[in-house]
Order: sequence, then C-alpha cells, then structure tokens
Amino acid sequence: MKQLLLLFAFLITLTPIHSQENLPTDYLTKEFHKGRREAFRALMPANSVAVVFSYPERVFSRDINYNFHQNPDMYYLTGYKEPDAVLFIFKDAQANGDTELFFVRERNATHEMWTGRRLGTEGTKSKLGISAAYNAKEFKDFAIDFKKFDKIIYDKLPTNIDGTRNEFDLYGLLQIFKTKAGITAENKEALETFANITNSLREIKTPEEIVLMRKSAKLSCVAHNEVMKAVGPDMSENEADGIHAYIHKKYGAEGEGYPPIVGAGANGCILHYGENNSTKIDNQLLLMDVGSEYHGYAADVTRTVPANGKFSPEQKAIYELVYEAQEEVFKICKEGTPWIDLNNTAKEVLAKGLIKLGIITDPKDVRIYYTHGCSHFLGLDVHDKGNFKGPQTLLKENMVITVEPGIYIPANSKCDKKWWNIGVRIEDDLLILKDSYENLSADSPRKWDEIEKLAKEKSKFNEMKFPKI
Ligand SMILES: [Mn+2]
Repeated sequence: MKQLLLLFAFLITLTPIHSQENLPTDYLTKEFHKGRREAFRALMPANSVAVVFSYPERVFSRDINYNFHQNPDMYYLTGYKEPDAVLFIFKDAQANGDTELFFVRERNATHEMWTGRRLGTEGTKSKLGISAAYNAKEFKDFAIDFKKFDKIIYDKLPTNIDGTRNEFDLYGLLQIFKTKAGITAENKEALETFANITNSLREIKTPEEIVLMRKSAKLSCVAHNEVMKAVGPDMSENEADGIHAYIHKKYGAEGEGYPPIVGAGANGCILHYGENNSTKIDNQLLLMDVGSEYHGYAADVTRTVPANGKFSPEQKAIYELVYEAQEEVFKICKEGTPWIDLNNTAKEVLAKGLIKLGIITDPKDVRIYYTHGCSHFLGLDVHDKGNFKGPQTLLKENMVITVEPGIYIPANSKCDKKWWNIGVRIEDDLLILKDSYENLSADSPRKWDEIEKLAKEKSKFNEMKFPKI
C-alpha cells in the first residue's frame, strides 16, 4: 500500500490549489467577472478573438509545486483559479451564439483526492456562469477556425513549460492553439498582438474591487501596527515577517501579494531583499514592505520602524525627509496629475533635504540614494497592469497607485559614516479621486512620533512562550 501511495506521488505532481468550494461571502461574484468580459469585448477590434491562458505551475521541490497562483487576467475575466485552462473571447457571437469559449481541467476523483477539488465543466457553468465550458481534452478536435479572424489578441504566452505531464495540460493547450492559429517560430513576431485591453480595464477599479482593496490595505495595516508593538532588538526579521503572515490569514487573506521584504539596517538598503533571515536587529531601522493578498487583491505597504522603539537622530533625520517627500506627493494625487510629477516632486524634496543634511551637494545625486520610482499601479498584481503611455500619462479617478519615496544609504557610501546602513521607505496605497485621494493604508502610523508612541504598547505576541528546543 505504501508503495502504491508513493507511486501515485510520483505520477501526480502536487500543486495545492485554493478550492472554489466554500468561498467567503465577500468574494467577487460571477456577475462581476461577466461584466468584465463584456467590458473587454466592447474594447476588442472588429472580427477579433482574444486568448488567455492560465499561469503555469512551478516546481518547489521535486514532485511538489508551489501553491498555484492564477494569471490575474484569467481571474479577472472568469474567477477560475485552477491551472491548465484556456479562455477565448470573441468580438462577435459565433454561429452557435457563443461569445466565449472556455476549456478547463476535467474532474478526476484520484487527482482531486491528492491535490484538491476541481470545478470541472459543470462547476464552471454553475459557479462561474460560463455556459460554453468544455474539458481541455476537447480543444484538439473542437471546430474553431482561427484563420477567419482579422486579429488574435493575446498577452505574453506561457513560457518555460514542458509537455511531460499529459496531452491536455497547459503545454498541450498551447501547442494545439499554436497549430490551430498557424503560429510558428517564423511568423510569431508578426502575429504577436499585445492585449492592451486588460491594461485599460484593470487600471480603473470597479466599486467591487475597491471594497476588496480597502480591506486588503486595512488588514495589512493591522499587521504593520502589531509588528510595531511587538518588535524589539532580539526579534529576527523572519519573526516579524511571521507576525504579518499570521495576521493576514487571521483576517481571511489568502496570503501575501508578493514576497515580503523585512530588512534591518544594511538589509533595508537592498530594494527587493527577501532573505529576511537576520536574527539580531538590535537598534537598527527595520524596513518592512509587506502587504496581503485579499481575494486576489494585493496591498503594498511599507513602514520603517526603529527596532528598539526609538529613532536615533540620524535615523529620524532621514525618516522625516522621506515622510516630507511622501506628504508633498500626496498633495498632488488627484485626477489629471501627470505620472512624472509624482516622481519629480519626490526627487525635489529628497534632493533638497539630502543637500541640507550634507549628504550630497549636487541635486542630481539624489539618484544615488533614491534609486527607484515613486509610484506604480496596484491591484490583482502588486505591480498592476495599467495603460501607462509614458511620463505624461494622467492619473484618473478610481486608479489605485502606491506612493513610496525612499532613501537608502549603504555602508561605504560617500558621506559621513554616521548615515551608513540607514534605509527608509514609506509606502501607502492611494485611491485616486476627482479632486483628491483616499489613503487606503491610513490605519498604520507614518509620523515618527506616532510610530514611537505605538512601539511603546505591548503586543500579545510578546507574551507568547514556546518550549526551548
Ligand atoms: Mn510598491
């Protein structure tokens, strides 16, 4: 028996899937997804078809995969959260009246026992409201002539996938699609059409999405606040990371919207630091760029706090400068502001401040210590899709963007060494309104004195005792 089980384990690569059974009551509805498909169709060019593939599964360890994460475009348009699927949306109703066609994973009792429940065609019809749902294996012989369309619209096709599992996995579906659509290595370039449609749709959030994004940001703030209270010189970066993760899940989030960045001192100067394994944070600044994923929607919140609860004069000087830059950018966040103004405002404030502190002399050198941009779209992807057409692109009502100035001074920088290893970023999630904004992450303090005040409070996490091992 044991051998048989092992054999199964070799045959079935295990990808834990978040089941669509027993969904929370505040999940996006099938009407939401249908509305998004209709909005998508309205923007499609004449006589075209759009194709969206699910994301590939990826190996974590031998025959175990990472938890599956759906292609956000697929999720946005269907609500389907399983791998090995392909969706077609037609500009015009086809001969049978269908405006869409969806190939999904077939139900399979054995696989479902190992890796989780599947919706199958019936579930896709009843739960997601997509009537033209078929099993993936039916795609091969399905009568569909892609050559009759003037345009085939798709975003990046899945890459780095192999066809070793079965004929109708993602690789199989992709090969069948390429054959049917006449896409070869030679003409690939000519046929490639980027789907800017989801950029235009996803950059403007609907009321249903805003509700979920507000929740995602709010619960991420609870996590940041709890860490501010709990953190001390003896805590490890990973422990702080763990408190975030616990609170996200406590509030019903699926997990994190991106790999958490929790870095103390020198580690805080590494923009996408992810090791989070320093065990002594002492009296350094702890930079935490951590946000939840709530029903698909990422929050992206950064707070920088003194591990011992009190900013040193140098830490405070840099912190206040970054805070001032963020406040200045907030002031221009409203419909009609060009994107370039956000970063220019941040750069200007930071440059002036760094000159005043004697860290630089030429304003251009602000880029030595502020190396990234100030803002990006936020949504289903942490760096969300949006119709960004260069620096003069204007902010619009119901966009959600981040505002995240920062200063990073690694050791051996050309300034007084009292500034070394100070890294500060403050990041908030702003819903753009006609004449102003709503700060979705306002529940976590940003002012230095409010952070110090909160740090004095005790956290339940401080009382937790575990056996020595
Ligand atoms: Mn960000």
